[in-house]
Amino acid sequence: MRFHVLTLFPEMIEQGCRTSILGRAADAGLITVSATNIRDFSENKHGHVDDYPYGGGAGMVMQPGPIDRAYQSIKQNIPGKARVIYVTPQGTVFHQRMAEELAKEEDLIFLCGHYEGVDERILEKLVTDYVSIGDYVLTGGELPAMVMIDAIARLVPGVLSNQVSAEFESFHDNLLEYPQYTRPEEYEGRRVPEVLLSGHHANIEQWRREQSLTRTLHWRPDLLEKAELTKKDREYLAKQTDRK
Ligand code: 4G1
Repeated sequence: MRFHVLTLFPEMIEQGCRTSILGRAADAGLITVSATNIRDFSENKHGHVDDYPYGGGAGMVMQPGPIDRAYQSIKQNIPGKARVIYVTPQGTVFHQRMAEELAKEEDLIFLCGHYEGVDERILEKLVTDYVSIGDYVLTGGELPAMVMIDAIARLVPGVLSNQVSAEFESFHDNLLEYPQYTRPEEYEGRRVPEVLLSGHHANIEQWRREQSLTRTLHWRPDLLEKAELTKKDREYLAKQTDRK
């Protein structure tokens, strides 16, 4: 899968995606992440890519020309039509299902805004999807683009060494994960739960399921509405709610 990022800070994208699992996936040829510097497509002698907003107001707006030329330059190397994602707080909030859907694409183009945003006309011309990672103020779209690339890339077959893990994790079934422990058996007086040392696999599985249910009930009760629960799960949760 190929990720193409239009940005004013290509080194931020390149550095971030060279590291850890994404870096290994790129080395293995499973993904490529290429960052194109919008500033390279400025036709201004100072290399400016932004100007004052028509109608007045604070800050600067990114101009359409440099973005359009940067887009055309990467478009040449992409067969067919690729989705263009503009990361913006006005977009649909990103979630696991969207990551799964986007992971089916061969090429994805991300446009990262800066300053007060981007001239509306280039968004109308190029963008197919408006996506946000949440409601807070950031200085640019690079971090949201990297968040999405990370979430999508790990779903590409072969990226995770342990293929099963992608499926069995949080959000696959809309439950939070159970707690994990490794050696030592006792750390500063805190022991690993006995059941995990017992070797009794059915009990371990039941304990983990109950931990997931309890955590979801306490921290993300909204997720329970979407979770697929067995009769046993419901009975366990009913007992939990009674005790509160
Ligand atoms: C209005 C946050 C503006 C920010 C309202 C999450 C934030 C992209 C995201 C802003 C951005 C709120 C995101 C804001 C983002 C153009 C340049 C927009 C950066 C920009 C709540 C600045 N998920 N922010 N504006 O932060 O791109 O995707």
